[in-house]
Amino acid sequence: MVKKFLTLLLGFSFSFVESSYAQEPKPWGPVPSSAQLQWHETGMYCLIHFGPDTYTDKEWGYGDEDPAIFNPQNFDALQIVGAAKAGGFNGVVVVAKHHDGFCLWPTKTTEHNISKSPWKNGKGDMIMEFKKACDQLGLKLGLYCSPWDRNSPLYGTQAYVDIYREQLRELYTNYGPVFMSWHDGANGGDGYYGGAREKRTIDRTTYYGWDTTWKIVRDLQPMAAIFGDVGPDVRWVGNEEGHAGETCWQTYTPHAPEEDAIPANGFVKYWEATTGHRDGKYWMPAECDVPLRPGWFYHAADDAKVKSPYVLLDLYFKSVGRGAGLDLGLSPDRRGILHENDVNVLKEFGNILKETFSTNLLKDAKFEASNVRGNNHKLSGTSFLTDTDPYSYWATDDGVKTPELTVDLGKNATFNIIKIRENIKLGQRIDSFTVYALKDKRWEQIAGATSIGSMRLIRLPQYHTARKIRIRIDRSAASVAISELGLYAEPVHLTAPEIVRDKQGFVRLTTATPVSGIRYTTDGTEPTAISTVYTGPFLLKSNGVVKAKAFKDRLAGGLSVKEFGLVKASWKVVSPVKGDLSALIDDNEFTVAEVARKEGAIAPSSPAEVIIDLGDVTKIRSFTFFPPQSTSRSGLVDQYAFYVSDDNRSWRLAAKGEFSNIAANRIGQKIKLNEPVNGRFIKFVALNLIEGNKASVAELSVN
Ligand code: FUL
Repeated sequence: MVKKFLTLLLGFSFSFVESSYAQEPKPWGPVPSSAQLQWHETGMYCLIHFGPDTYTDKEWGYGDEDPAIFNPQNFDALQIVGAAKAGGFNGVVVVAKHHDGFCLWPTKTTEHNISKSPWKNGKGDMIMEFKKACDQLGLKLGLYCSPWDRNSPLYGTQAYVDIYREQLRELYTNYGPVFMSWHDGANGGDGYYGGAREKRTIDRTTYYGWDTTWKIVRDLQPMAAIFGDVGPDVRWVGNEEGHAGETCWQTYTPHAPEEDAIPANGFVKYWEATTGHRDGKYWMPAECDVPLRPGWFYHAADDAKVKSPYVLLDLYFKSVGRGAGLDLGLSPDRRGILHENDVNVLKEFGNILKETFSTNLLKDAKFEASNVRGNNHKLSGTSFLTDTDPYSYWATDDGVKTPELTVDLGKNATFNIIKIRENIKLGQRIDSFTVYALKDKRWEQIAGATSIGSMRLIRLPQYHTARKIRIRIDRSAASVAISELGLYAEPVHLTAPEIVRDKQGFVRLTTATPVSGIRYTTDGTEPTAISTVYTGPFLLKSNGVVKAKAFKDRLAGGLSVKEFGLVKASWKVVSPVKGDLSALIDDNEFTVAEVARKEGAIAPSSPAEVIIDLGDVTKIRSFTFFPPQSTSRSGLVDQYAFYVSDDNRSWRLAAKGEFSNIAANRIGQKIKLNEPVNGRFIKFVALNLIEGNKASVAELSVN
């Protein structure tokens, strides 16, 4: 009534007045659910892989592992969860069942579970121990139950889907509350399957009846965000390297995997997930999963390959800093705890994060906004920008989409990180923005980015010193609703050197920042301020490990470690004769050789093979295969055979198996031979390619 009267009196539409000055702007586009909001708040968490693979040194168990091998004498969930907490992580997702089908809780659904292992005389429940540790330390718990089960005789039938659903029911009834339900995308293939030892193919889009399956999670754990390759709540970012796209929208329209592939250039499926879709139909933010070590499970051979704190920091900026979640893989060792190296790195990473983000340099700054919604500073003003509440915000009037904010810090401050967040309850509204700093009375453009959403961190390559900065929103789909603004400075540090070796065996060390010296070792020890100074390329004649660190004044940089196989100076590819395959043995993992299938062979399963003359009889203990680093699936080898010969005529099979998870995680695959073999020729056979007709090999090495 009042509204009608006012409309008549003022002679124009009251609804205009109402929409322009109503304090709460209308949401724009898709918005997050409550479960998604709490997932955003969790931000970074760990993914814990522990199971039979830890004892067989594999990444994917075949499903025939004897539960008796699983007996972690010193298992300590508190140590594992505590290390995650020290790293600044807010939750852990525990792999309750991986592809090998072994359940870490005493399930009624299969015999292949923890009660059949000697650990705690079959009375143990590892998921319960993780739950208790999380409760005690205040971290959230999530669970990963692999849909693919290489143990179950019923895999491939509806009966298995029923079992899988029952497993989810058990987990989500007995171990909640959980913040996340993680559903892996690797599906179907060969396995034990109750002794059948065969290949089982399923249609991943229909087989699991996802709508019905996810409903179980929704009913039992309504606050759990469900992760899957294509959602529904959180999408896979499309790589296991830990980075989202430079632009990363939190909205997404999932495609069936087939549609999402670009067959013409063979891009990996889900490639669009890395950036998301500006006009995406659903709120479906990305998660970046990446292991702390090269693989997801513990392998003693990787003890020196734990990512360094500054590598983690870089990933943090490329995931959390782009509005995605960071899911860092942790792998307890055979004792049942995290290795000392992992614990130390996590702690140091956590300290760097704390040191970097504890002081927002804008805390006491004065803000001047070109527009404040309804001119009501109390309700929509800039004071909300530094109150750390992600949902209180500075808002502009409807229609004001390109406002400007000038910030006076009162005195000069030095920074290299800019943080900006939107109140995502109102959607992802802003397209792009630019940041300026006042230097010598001129506004100098220092940064800019597209996509903000729940978080955007810009990490500048150098420090800037300024008293005033300005943020200009260049493009926005609706009036803006910015919840946080921050300026920070990360601690001064030296980047870890790069280590490369050429085919002749000469090792070169380089660093991006000027340093007073790079020091290195080749005996496995960590370089100190008195280790050998790098003065120029040095010869590493045989196989070995090079460790290097930069030093400047009293500052020591991050550690780099690189393992090399035998020098390849005298190596030659002798078959196939056609084409240049030198990239295969140039000691450069970034050049790729393509090996065609054997002459005349067209069947997809017909092998492609390459024979290398090592120039001399050599003792071979292991070989390493490096897949290409591109996102293409074409040419990826996932099954291999490796032979050795004295004369390039009679061959001895030295190893045969699968490169598990190679499509998602493109790491070097070091295969230890059952026993050392002497020979002059080696033959690598690509028994199966995931896609395509030519095997792509970045590098082959032997040790
Ligand atoms: C992948 C799996 O195949 C890996 O083994 C690992 O569990 C990773 C987190 O997800 O898809």
